[in-house]
Amino acid sequence: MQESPKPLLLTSIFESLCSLRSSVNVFEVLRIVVSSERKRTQSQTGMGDLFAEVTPAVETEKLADSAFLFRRFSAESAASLVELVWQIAQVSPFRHLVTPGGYRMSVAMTNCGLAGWTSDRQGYRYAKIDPETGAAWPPMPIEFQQLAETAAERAGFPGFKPDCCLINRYEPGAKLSLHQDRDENSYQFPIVSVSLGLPAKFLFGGLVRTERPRRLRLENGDVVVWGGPSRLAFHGIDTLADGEHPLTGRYRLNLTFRKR
Ligand code: MD3
Ligand code: FE
Repeated sequence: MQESPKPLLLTSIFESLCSLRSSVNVFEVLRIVVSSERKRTQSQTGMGDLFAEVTPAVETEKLADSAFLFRRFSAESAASLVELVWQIAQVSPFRHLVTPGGYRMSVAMTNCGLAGWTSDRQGYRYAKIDPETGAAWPPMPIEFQQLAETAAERAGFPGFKPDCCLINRYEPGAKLSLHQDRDENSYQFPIVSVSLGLPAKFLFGGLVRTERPRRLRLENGDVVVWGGPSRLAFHGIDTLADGEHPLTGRYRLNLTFRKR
């Protein structure tokens, strides 16, 4: 008979809480502990989800035609996604790009995949070589590809195979002004975005810049799929508030999966 998994010692939870700064949300920490315990017990016992009542399920919110917010969709994998981001950044470091107009962006960026989004005085474009390193961008981890594909499928876009993942890193004070994503060759594919770490106020406007944007809080593990008419909606991120997150520290990370 198989041995049942040892319970995680309360002391180790207590220790991890004590080692973090007091500004950390205790519920957030407990959710992370529970999700790693869930994975561990499921793989060791095959008994199914022992924690189904502890962490809230994914909630779907329809934002517009073909635009869906899946709250907490990647909450369980957030820790490993963040770890993969730090690994990618060791190959292609985060950098503050310059816009064609000559402004330094407050958001730091990097990419993984066959191509990466970049910007300089010459313009915005996708490039197969990281201009900073002169080498290919790091490959897109399988876990990223699967997350993008399953989220897109849930929103009605089966078979989404992104070739680029733009990774944005916000620190308190950073923001992304209202813009459209128009540098891709085709708008028939959706964009899948994954929020990690500190929460942000997302601005979601219409197809013209003058339309007053809706405000939406995006939190760790939230996934949004933008397709159809919403693909060309104006959007942005309001100035990031100060804070500290157990997975990312003083950062918010955002993954956007794209097909050039
Ligand atoms: C709606 N990123 O990288 S993600 C971007 O949180 C970008 O870092 C923001 O806007 C961020 O271009 C927002 C949500 C998002 C991404 C792409 C979209 C919303 C979108 C494309 C079309 C419409
Ligand atoms: Fe965008």
